[in-house]
Amino acid sequence: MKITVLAGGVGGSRFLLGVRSAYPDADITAIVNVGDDMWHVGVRIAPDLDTIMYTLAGQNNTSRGWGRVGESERVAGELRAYGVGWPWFTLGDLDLGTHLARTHYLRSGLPLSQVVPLLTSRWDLGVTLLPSTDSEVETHVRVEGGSMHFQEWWTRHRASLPALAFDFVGVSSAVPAPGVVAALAEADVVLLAPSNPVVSIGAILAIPGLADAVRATSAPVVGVSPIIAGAVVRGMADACLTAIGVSTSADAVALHYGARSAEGVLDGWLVDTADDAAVAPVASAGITARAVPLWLSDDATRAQVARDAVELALAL
Ligand code: FO1
Repeated sequence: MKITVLAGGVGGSRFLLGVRSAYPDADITAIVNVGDDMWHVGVRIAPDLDTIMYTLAGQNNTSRGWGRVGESERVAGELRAYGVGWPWFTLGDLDLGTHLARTHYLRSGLPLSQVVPLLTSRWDLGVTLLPSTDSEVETHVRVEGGSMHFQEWWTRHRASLPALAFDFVGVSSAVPAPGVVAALAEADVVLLAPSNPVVSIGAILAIPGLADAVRATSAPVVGVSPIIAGAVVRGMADACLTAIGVSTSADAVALHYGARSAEGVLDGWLVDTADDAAVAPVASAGITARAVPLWLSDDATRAQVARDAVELALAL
């Protein structure tokens, strides 16, 4: 079975652990957000690709939620001493190895979609990672008085500055990365991970041609709510949803993605049992919803959520 997953960073990586665990023989492809990426102190940072790679490789720092396990910060200390880079944005020593390797390949002329397998092949991830696009499309956040890269809004301000809008800078000239449209067209099941609907899933769907490819696939498309009982499971999705006028609820996010029968992308939607009241309004929008436990707390629950999503898809 071919499963294609649209995913951002932390929520996406935990969900992918579940998909891999539940379907070890499946051909799993993750289409990963690149909107958080940026050039920083001379290297290319790709947070969502790296978080997913480290997590599937078992190398992720589970307490911090990003970066490498067993990390050290000697180089970061030197950068701070020189006043180079952002003091609020820590680049670990091991993590820098990834950024330097990626930058080396990019500078040699390879597109990101060819760089990713050169990094992930070091481990047996069991999942093929594809960037949504090879173009440098970066998410910038408009706040009172100016605009900043998403990374500054998140890591420096913890999303505390009210976001007026999100801009996917350069998106109009971007195209899906090689393999992305095929991964959607040839899938048996397409899943939207419980990632940030605005700056992760939204940034992926904003790539010209990508949402159309989701709408065109013969595979059923099922999303997993990143909101449980009116609260984000992690990260800053509530601040992002508010900025685009979508309320922080399991049904509002489904309606935001829209039913595929109404120019949206969803056929099915998983909500937590705490949100079973969302099933009816989502169904009336043309999306088949199911209420199941959604907390991705351990291997068993992650695998169960993945099974619930695939089984809903196959039942559609
Ligand atoms: N997140 C933080 O909250 N503080 C950091 O200093 C930080 C550094 C960092 C370095 C590399 C990287 O790939 C990710 C990093 N992150 C950091 C996490 C990052 O902001 C998030 O993973 C996503 O961009 C938002 O989901």
